[in-house]
Amino acid sequence: AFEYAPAPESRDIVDIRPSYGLFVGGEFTGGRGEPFKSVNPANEETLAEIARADAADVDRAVAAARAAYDRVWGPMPGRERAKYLYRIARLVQERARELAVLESIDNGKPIRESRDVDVPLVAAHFFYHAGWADKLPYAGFGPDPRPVGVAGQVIPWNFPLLMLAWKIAPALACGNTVVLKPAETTPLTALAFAEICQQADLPPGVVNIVTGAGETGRALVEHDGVDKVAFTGSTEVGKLIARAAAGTRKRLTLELGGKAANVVFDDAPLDQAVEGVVNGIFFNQGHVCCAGSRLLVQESVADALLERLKARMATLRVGDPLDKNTDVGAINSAAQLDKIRMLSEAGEAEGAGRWSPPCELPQRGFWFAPTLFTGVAQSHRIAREEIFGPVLSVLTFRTPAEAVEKANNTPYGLSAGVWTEKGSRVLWMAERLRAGVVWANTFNKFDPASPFGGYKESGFGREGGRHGLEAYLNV
Ligand code: TXE
Repeated sequence: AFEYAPAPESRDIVDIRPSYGLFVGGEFTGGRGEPFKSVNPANEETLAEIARADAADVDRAVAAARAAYDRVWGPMPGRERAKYLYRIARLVQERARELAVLESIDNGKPIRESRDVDVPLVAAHFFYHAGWADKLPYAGFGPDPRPVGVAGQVIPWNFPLLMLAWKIAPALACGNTVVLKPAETTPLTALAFAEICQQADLPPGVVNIVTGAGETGRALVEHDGVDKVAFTGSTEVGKLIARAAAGTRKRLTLELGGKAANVVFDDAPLDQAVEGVVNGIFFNQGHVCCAGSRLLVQESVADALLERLKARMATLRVGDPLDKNTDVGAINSAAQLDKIRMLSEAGEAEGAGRWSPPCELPQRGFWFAPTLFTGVAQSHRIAREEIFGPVLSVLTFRTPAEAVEKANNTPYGLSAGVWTEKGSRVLWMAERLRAGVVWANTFNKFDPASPFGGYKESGFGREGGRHGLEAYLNV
């Protein structure tokens, strides 16, 4: 079992079991598929063996969710549901250190981020949605909004526990029950969350966790008993899911890829902008759908900004995710590392200038040095495709209109950043940038009260805020 007692922040804080089952109907059970391994990306060691759900297991989980919806959770008054969500939020806080360590070991992200960003936001998300559970009749949806039913939710590996919270908290607050599939490389915190559901005495079947790869996800989102599908992941898989959902009664929200522009004007405080650019692309190794992966800098300050940016990048510490001083952790998987390498090589082949600070990478594990490309043209692959790694493509512009045109020249539209001293310019840009989120003089800021989601191929639907509730309600 897990060790709950507070302990020094180290590997010892979590006692990872050799194997984990599925969480169905309030209990851990075996899976009928071939078990798979979850690997620590920082050293390639196997962390645990994980049960794989096949179609019959998914069927069981959906049936458990349906029974819980019909008998317990759907009819329960909102104020009662709220109690469970508050309890979950508090348990996340109580187990925060353990969850942070587990997340960093399984995902590769620096402990500073899992401890200060991911896990606190997870708790905040449950607190926020607990607050909504008894106020839905007053949320402007009409006097008696109803839940949709059983939600099938598939999440990625970049923010395993936070994406789980974004999916589960609003669904439960609105009276839906859930079958969630975590990503195959990062199942451990979702399984720890299943334990939290047990600790919170959440009625069996309200939350079910099925582990497995794409096949398991597909069995879930295509299951007849699922009323609502929520997916966060690649645009490619999002399109497959949209095709499969078309012609069914299922409700669908998709949160997909991005290629955000971080736009720095010549009047921006440059040191602050450099911090924002670094945070925008190197936070979570760049495994961020809203990462500021394209730096658009005004020509007159390009040289000055790049000089400071390189100096700042040289101070980034790459290494052990559990070291509190680490800024950039491990790449989540060998497959993702291959993709980052492949696109970086394409950048060089297409003529962009590649630069990384001198940095010694660990021998074992999956690592990639913080990298920037200058002389990038809009036609280059590194300017168009989501790399999902610590790789920044730098482009320049002369006028605000050109900045808008270049920023919007992408099939994606998830987020953007603007750096300028002029408030009027912030508003002018925000009106024209085709992105679901526009940050001004900051980047990668999240709040449960603020809806998040994309334009164009970044998907549709919103998560968080009052708007996020819409996906889980019949009004
Ligand atoms: O994503 P997948 P991958 C982007 C990023 C990354 C690329 C590939 O550019 O390099 O996608 O990553 C499940 N039906 N993003 O291959 O496959 C899968 O098991 C149902 C951006 O990891 O989309 C996992 O749980 N589910 C992104 C989840 O989908 C299926 C985050 C995401 O995996 C499925 C992740 C299917 N047919 C990757 N196939 C973001 N926007 O945050 C796979 N899955």
